[in-house]
Amino acid sequence: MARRAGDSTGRSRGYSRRAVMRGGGTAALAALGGVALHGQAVAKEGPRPAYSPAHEVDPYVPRPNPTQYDFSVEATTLDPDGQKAMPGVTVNSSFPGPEIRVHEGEQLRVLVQNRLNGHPTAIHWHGLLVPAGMDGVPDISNAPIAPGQMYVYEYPIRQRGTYWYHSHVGFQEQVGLFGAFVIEGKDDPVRADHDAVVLLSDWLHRSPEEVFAELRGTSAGVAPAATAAAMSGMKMGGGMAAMGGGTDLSDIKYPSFLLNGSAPAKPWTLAARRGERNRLRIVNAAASTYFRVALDDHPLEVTHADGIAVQPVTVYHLEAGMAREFVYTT
Ligand SMILES: [Cu+2]
Repeated sequence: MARRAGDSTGRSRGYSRRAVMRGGGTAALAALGGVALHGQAVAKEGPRPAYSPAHEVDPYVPRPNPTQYDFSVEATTLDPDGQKAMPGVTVNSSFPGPEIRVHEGEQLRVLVQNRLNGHPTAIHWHGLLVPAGMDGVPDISNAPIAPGQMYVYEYPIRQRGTYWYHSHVGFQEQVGLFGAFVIEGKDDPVRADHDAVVLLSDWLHRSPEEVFAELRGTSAGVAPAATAAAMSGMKMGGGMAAMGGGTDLSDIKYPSFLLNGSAPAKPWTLAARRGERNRLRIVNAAASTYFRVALDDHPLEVTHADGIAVQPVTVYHLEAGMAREFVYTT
């Protein structure tokens, strides 16, 4: 579903930048190699292997005592809106998955054990600059993790900001396998009394495979009128206003929309006092929903978008597409 659109956004940025860096690095290394090996002018251009270590600009170098997370991927039953128990896939029985919170400059290791029965898995670190073999995209960056197997994701944290992770296999993301990934910077200028992640997602009462098959089979149909305002009126301390189900721009009728895994009937809340500054790290972790985020009539100062600090801008609501991340301070 829209996870693909989201991924192409996140990854293409990384790829293009990496490609640029790689090109420069390779040229420099080739020039140095020519001088060192031949003691004269740069070596003649010859056939170059499709891949050599010189092409790797950020090689994987294990370090002792990395920050470690243990992820156990399991099949489970989830009923986040209290309306229907559905098959889910979770990390450590947690929905959403455990929050990863690290510091810029650290080395991170995540041991991912696949305890699913008969299904592979893989975890993609959305928006993170990781070595190719750690990117978690099955059959592109590495093989999927087979049932009963463990994969060790390990990489240096070379950036800061709010990101997220999700399964990159089948519809595991839609049914629960996603979580927040926060990287704290060394000299963060934003001071806040509260710092909270808000993961927005959509929830089905049917199998996503079935929905996807329907979408593909009815592609010639006329798109229903969009009801874009899926969410509005998130209230500090008072939970969020009801978010009605409906068909969005992506033609999927979702019965529930969730905020940190909770439906409006039993909402996630954040208690805050008047005058406090609250940092909300908002991630659209939905498979196929655009969210309009507002906090009653509170002004929201957007400080970061997709992990990057931006010229702060004050808004009263903002539309968040799939896989987008914004940081607000209010
Ligand atoms: Cu992604």
